[in-house]
Parts: sequence; structure tokens; C-alpha cells
Amino acid sequence: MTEIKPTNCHFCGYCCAFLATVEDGRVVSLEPDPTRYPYDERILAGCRRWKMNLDVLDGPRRVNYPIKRAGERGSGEWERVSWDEAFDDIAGRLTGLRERYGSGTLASMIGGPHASFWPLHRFMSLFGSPNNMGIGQICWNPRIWMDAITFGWTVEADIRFGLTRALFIWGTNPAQSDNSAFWQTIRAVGASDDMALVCVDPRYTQIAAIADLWLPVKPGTDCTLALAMLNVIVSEGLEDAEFVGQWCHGFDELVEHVRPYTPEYAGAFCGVDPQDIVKVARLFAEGRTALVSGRGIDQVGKSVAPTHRAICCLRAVTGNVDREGSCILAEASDFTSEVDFELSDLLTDEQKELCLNTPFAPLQCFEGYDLVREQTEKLGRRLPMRYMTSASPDLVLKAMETGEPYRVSALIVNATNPLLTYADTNRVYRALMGLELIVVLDYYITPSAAVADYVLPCAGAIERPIFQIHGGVANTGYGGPAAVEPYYERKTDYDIFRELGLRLGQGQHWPDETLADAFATQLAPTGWSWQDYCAIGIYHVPPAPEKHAMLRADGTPQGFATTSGKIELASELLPKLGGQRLPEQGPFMRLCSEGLVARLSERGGHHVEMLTGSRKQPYNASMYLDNPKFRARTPGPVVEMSEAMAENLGFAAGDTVELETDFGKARFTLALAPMRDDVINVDYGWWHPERGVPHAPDFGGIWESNVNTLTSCEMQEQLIGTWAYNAIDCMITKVDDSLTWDTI
Ligand SMILES: Nc1nc2c(c(=O)[nH]1)N[C@H]1C(S)=C(S)[C@@H](COP(=O)(O)OP(=O)(O)OC[C@H]3O[C@@H](n4cnc5c(=O)[nH]c(N)nc54)[C@H](O)[C@@H]3O)O[C@H]1N2
Ligand SMILES: Nc1nc2c(c(=O)[nH]1)N[C@H]1C(S)=C(S)[C@@H](COP(=O)(O)OP(=O)(O)OC[C@H]3O[C@@H](n4cnc5c(=O)[nH]c(N)nc54)[C@H](O)[C@@H]3O)O[C@H]1N2
Ligand code: SF4
Ligand SMILES: [Mo]
Repeated sequence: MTEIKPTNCHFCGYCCAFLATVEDGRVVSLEPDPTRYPYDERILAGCRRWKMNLDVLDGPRRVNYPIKRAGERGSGEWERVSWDEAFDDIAGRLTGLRERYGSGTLASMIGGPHASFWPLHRFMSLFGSPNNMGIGQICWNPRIWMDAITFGWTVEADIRFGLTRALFIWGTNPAQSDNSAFWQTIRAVGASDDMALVCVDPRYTQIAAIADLWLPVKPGTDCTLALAMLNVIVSEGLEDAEFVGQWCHGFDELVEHVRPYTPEYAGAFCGVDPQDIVKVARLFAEGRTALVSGRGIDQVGKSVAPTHRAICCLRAVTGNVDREGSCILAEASDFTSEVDFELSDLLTDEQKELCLNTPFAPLQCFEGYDLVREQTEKLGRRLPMRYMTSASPDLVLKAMETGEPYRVSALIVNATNPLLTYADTNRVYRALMGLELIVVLDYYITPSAAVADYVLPCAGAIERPIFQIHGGVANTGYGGPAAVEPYYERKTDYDIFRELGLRLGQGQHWPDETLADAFATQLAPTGWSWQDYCAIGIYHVPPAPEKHAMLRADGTPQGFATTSGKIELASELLPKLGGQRLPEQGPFMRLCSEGLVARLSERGGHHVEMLTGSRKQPYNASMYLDNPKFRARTPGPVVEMSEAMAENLGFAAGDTVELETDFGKARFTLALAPMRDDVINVDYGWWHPERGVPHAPDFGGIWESNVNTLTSCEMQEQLIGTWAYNAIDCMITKVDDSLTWDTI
């Protein structure tokens, strides 16, 4: 029987709508469905990934049955087991480990937003462990935390032609990381005479190329740049005096604070022309300004919180908060928010205390969460708890390695490939190899799955329903239904955690039998049924501007959900956590000891600044590398530097270079690309999926060109515990060998 079924791609966050032609439970073809979100065929025209869907759905590398380690850890020997056998054994072993070491002994790791993570988090809450590790500290959380602390909730850019006068793209590159709808908007801004486009990025990206002004900041100096822009604004009296007077707390202190940050001082520190700082400051204050920031400034380590705080202040003093055309405070969701679905409130105080971040990251922990929650709840909102309290990888790895403060003995790895994407691969590898139980949920036997005890086969796009929400900080969710039942014996992540949970006595907290039922429960408060939602593919309520001025029942404006009820330029809350009342630039994370620098300098090495992981289409972190068409065009990992830098250091395009820090080494091919002349840009995520099932000792080639062998997860930032993937240093040396990357 042939049927046409609505469904979605999930190779990136757009979750585009498709129609699947299904014959006898198998998808035979897939067509874009412009009648559902994102309603736009141009997105697909610009997308190189979607045609992979059928190959991925039934590809030769997919894991289709639960498998259990049969030899030594990492040996590559596996045996197929039944789901019952896998669930019973895992549940039994987890119970035993919990009895021996306490409930914190189970840790989890997640990666990018590939799936809904609340099923894992619910399982962990009910198991009694607070120890989730995620990417929050280096992606998303810093902005969310600082927005919530400064404005009382998070803000979303509101770019409006005819109203917005300037768009700042700061430390993000949607041309490669989001090359669909948003990149099209930026291109339209670039082409428009009414809206100026400013790009703050050490690299001359596609956005820099179409921008009115490119500020090539030195990595990690953005806090100083923003403070200098504030200096220009307040010394020239360009602030929005009315908004500041009515809605900002601590303006006079801020004025004093930014006095030393002159354009000349910042120009020298940030490596940009002081005149350009003056220009962009004036532009920022001139009219409605929208700003979008990203990973570039989320991953700068020590300065991460102050950088976001300085940007918050910039927005506030220019009146660019909660206003159309600048940024608008997001809405709380009408559907059940993530925090209520993950059941973190069921953790007892004793269990919360086990969390491996307190007191080292006083904000990114349950105590910090509660302090901010007291504020956000003034306007009835709560941040997702698990992301915002996620444990520090540094401390969890230490607990795995040393048993201090207690033994972490078991790990669930859900939708992440930590041997490529977590910092300090050597350390992650050593810690994982010493564990008693590792359970990986993935589509493939990745290098990280290769060291597991169990690999559980997950259902992916097309075979599972999707309700993609933004961590619960917006009133938007999109996606649609599965077109088919999961192929072979695959299960959704939800089914896996539920069935494990049922075996551990969590039954009452998993009332919904399927993921689609759970999504229906989640949507219920909106009044929409699952079918209503699937027909449209999105539940979206646009945020209303000027919420702070809306009147309460007693006739007073509701203001901002902060300690003072105003936007806190000077923070009343952060000093309580040991943080800064006003933002100050921090030092940089250094990965090379003097000894290393001296030793490699003698061999012709150079000590340089590096950025890692700048996004590039068509790949995504460690994924899609086995696509032959992609590899034909982008065959291997590169280190990029400017032509002038290469000439200066005596390198040429195509050279093989070795990068080294105190943590490890990796080799790359040198390529030339326009950027600052004192920075290199290093690819991340590279391994050899095409070589078959990874196993010891090389695990599919993770020791060759994996930039995270160079990085460190040591906590840098004093509030959130952020480590650094940018604004770090390394030694670069030319070597004679060639690399093993080739087209496949
Ligand atoms: N040096 C450096 N390191 C970085 C970064 C950087 O810029 N530089 N960026 C960091 C950031 S921001 C992020 S988000 C991380 C990304 O890191 P990861 O998320 O670990 O990277 P991916 O390669 O996307 O790994 C995703 C894995 O999940 C599997 N997967 C995909 N979808 C699903 C699903 O629905 N269910 C399950 N169970 N599995 C699924 C894929 O097969 C793949 O193996 O990397 C971080 N690491
Ligand atoms: N193709 C592709 N798309 C992706 C992903 C992927 O792996 N591949 N991953 C997804 C994920 S998980 C994420 S988090 C997003 C990230 O998406 P983005 O936030 O857009 O991240 P990048 O594309 O790396 O862009 C970061 C930019 O910041 C610049 N930068 C680095 N350091 C600094 C600095 O110190 N200051 C300033 N001002 N700029 C700096 C870099 O040069 C780079 O151009 O992308 C998502 N989209
Ligand atoms: S990869 Fe992303 S943009 Fe492309 S079709 Fe899939 S969801 Fe849409
Ligand atoms: Mo990310």
C-alpha cells in the first residue's frame, strides 16, 4: 500500500517539513512540503543535506539492534542482544552501582540540539543524579544567564526592515552555521540601504564581506570592545536618557566604570581601529539596533559572563531592549515547559548537593538557579533547570579518574560524540576507559560508542515525531509526526529512557506510552491536539514588545523581573555569587607552557592564537563525514590563516602542520583564508567514519586531526565554569608527513 505521510528532516535545527511516500512501512521517496513550517522552498534550495535522508534512514553504518560489548572495552567486538536483555542488565547494574557509590555515580553527556533531552533528564532526576554534562556552559547558557540576570528574562533579536537601523552580528556566522532562512535575512540586510550591517569577528566571514563595517577583534577581547562602545556612548551623551532614567539601574556607576575604556585603549587591546569603535558606538545608539551573538563569544572562557553583561548594558543604555526592531523579551511557553517535563524538582536537596559543580560554579548550579528563579518567577517564568545546572566536565572527569569527591562509575552518552567534541580528548578517553558501565544512544558506532558497554539503536528523523522547542525560553515549538515506525529494532530516545525507568520503579512518572503521547501532553495546555499541531507543523506565539511597560492590576508597570525591577546595569545579584557588579575583561586561557613553547620554537614552531570549530557547511561537528559527495568537495580538516601570516611564518597552502599544546597534538593541512594576521582557525570533529566500525587503538582516526586533543575543560569562568574553545593558544610547526584524509 502506498501512502503520503507528513514528516520532518532533522539534520539541523530547522526541522523542515517533508512529505514521505511510504510503501509497506518503508519510505521510498521524500519531497519538500512547503505547506508546513518553515514554508519555504528556498531553504531547501540552499540546503545540501536533506537529500541524505533516505541513505541515513537505512544506511549500512546504522545500528539497528541493541549491541553489547563482547571483548575488552574498545576492542570492537560486539554481540547482538534483545532489548529485554539490555534493559534488564543495564537497570540491574545501575541499581548495584547506586547502592555502592550513591545516586550521583551515574553521569550523562549530551551534545548539540539533536533530540529532545528532557527524557534523559527525567530519567536522571528520577534516578537521583544531578550529574548531567552538556554543552551549556560553552553554548547558549552564558547568554541566557546574563540576559536573565540583567533583564529578568531572555531576549530575542527583532530585525525589522523599515524600523531597525543597524544589525550587529557578533561572534556568530550564520552563513555557515545557519545557511538557510536567517542567512537570507542577513543577506537582505547587507543589500539594504536602510539598515547597517556590522560584523564583529576575527575572521573575514561571508557576513564581514557584505557588512558595512567589519571589526576584526582579537579573540576574547569583546568585553573590552563593548565597554569602549559604552564609553563613547556615555561620553558623547548618546544614551537613551528617558529609557535609562526610567528603566535602568546603576547608570552612574556604569558611566564611572567605563571611563578608562577609551577607544584608544580598546583599539590597542582589541586590535581594531579606534575610529571604528567610535563609528560603531554611534551607530549602535543612533536608532533601533538588533544584535545577534553566538558561539564565538560563548567559548572564550574567563571573559564569557562579563562579555555578555557588557553587551546587555550596551543594549540597555541605548534603549534597545524589549522594543520592536531591536530585541524583545521572549515569552514563557503556553505548552508545558522543559523544566516541568524534566522533573528536576523531584531531586532532593541531598541529591542536588551531589552535583559536580557546586561551589566551583556558583551560578551554574542549583543554588544559582534558585536565586535567578526567585527573580524570573516574579513574572511567572522559569529557565530549563537541567541545562542551567549541568555539571562541570572537569569535575565529573576528576570523579571518574580519582573517585573524589565520590566515585562516578557509570555514564549515559546521549546524542553526542565526546571523544571528538568534548574538550581534552586524552583525558575524556582515559576517564571513560576506567568506567564500570557506559551506555551510548546513537545512530552509529561512533568513536565514543566504541568504548561503550552497550550501544542502543536510536530512531531518527522520519521515524520519530518532533516537537522542537528552544529549551523552554520561547513560546515556539515545531516539527511534526513520524512517517513510519522505527526501522528494525530501533527505538526513540524517549522509549529507551522510559523502559529503563520502568525497570527502576519510575513507572508513575512516565504516564505517556509513546513520545507522540508525551508531546500531546506537553501541548495540552495550549488547547491544541497533537493532530492540530501536526497539520500546521508549528505552535508559535510571537513575543509582544514593551512588556515591561504593561500595567499590572494595581496600575503599576510590570517592569523587569530583577532584584530592582529595572534592567540591572550594575547587578545586585551577581556579587552575591562572587561575580562582578559591573563587567570587566578577564585574562585568556593558556594551553602552552613556557617549556613547550621553548622546545618547539627551537624546531621552527610558532606560538599563535587559535579559534577552533568555526562552523562549515555541509558538515555538523563530527557528523556527515561519510557522505561521499561532501567529502569530494571538502575532503579533509584544515588550519586556516591569512596569506600575510603564512608568508610571515614561512608556510604555504597545502603544507602539513602539527598543532600542539600541553594537552596533545593534532595535524592538519594548511589553507589560506582572510582573517586577522595573528590568528589561526582550526576545524573540529574530524574522524574517519568510512573506515568501518571504530575500535582501539585508533578509534576511526581520532588521534590524527582532532582539535579537542589540544583543548582543556578546566573551568575558567568563576560563575558558569566555562572553558575555552576560542581565544586559546597553541604551537604550530610544519611537518613533512602527509595526512590520511582523502576523498571517499
Ligand atoms: N573545539 C571545539 N569543540 C566544540 C565546539 C567548538 O566549536 N570547538 N563546539 C561545541 C558545541 S557548541 C557543541 S553543540 C558540541 C557538539 O557536539 P556533539 O553534539 O557531540 O557533536 P555531533 O558530531 O553533532 O554528535 C552528535 C552525535 O549524536 C548522534 N545523534 C544525532 N541525532 C541523534 C538523536 O536524535 N538521538 C541520539 N541518541 N543520537 C543522535 C550523531 O549520530 C552523532 O554521533 O561540540 C562542542 N565542542
Ligand atoms: N555547518 C554547521 N552548522 C552548525 C553546526 C555545525 O557543527 N556545523 N553546529 C550547530 C551548533 S551546535 C552551534 S552552537 C551553532 C554555532 O553557530 P555560530 O554561533 O554561528 O558559530 P560559528 O559558525 O562557529 O561562528 C562563530 C564565529 O565567531 C567567531 N569568533 C571566534 N572567536 C571569537 C571571539 O573571541 N570574538 C568574536 N567576536 N568572534 C569570535 C568565529 O570566527 C566564527 O566566525 O552552529 C550550529 N550549526
Ligand atoms: S538539513 Fe536543515 S535546512 Fe536542510 S532540510 Fe534538513 S532541517 Fe531543513
Ligand atoms: Mo552548540
